[in-house]
Amino acid sequence: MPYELYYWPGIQGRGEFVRLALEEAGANYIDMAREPNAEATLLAFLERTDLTHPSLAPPFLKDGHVLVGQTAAILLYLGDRHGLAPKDPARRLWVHQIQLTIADLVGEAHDTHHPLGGDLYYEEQKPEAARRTKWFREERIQKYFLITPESQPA
Ligand SMILES: N[C@@H](CCC(=O)N[C@@H](CS)C(=O)NCC(=O)O)C(=O)O
Repeated sequence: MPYELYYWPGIQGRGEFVRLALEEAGANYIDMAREPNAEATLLAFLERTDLTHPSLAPPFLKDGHVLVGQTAAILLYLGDRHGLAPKDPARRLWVHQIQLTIADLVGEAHDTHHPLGGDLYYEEQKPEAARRTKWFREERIQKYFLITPESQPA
């Protein structure tokens, strides 16, 4: 049975992390964002109240009866199933840690455009966005590039 990947149609967004893993694994999947009525299907899924493991937001992946949300958790699941991550638990955890750090970076990059909140358009918070972006660009983002690789001694 193919996986079903649910994400917003028309944008790459966080869905792209999952697509990359699925493609790398050569997995059989349906990209639901490319199916007819994709947005309505996604919204209907998000509104379901009968799910044992509901998701806060897309992307989420359906594998038969298994439903996984949160990009990093989906990648953890796919990494295990398709041998994309190391077998050694410490190294597998390191890969997961990197992905969680990337998730933080994605969230912070998003917030540069929506510093006052996601309920406001970027156009409604341009001065604050410029201020936040200056700090993000000049100080914050550097910290992400200082993460030391696994091969270096702790
Ligand atoms: N922590 C979640 C964030 C998911 C997320 O924010 N998804 C966005 C699209 S990329 C969304 O649709 N958000 C709607 C919402 O948070 O209500 C992840 O990494 O998957």
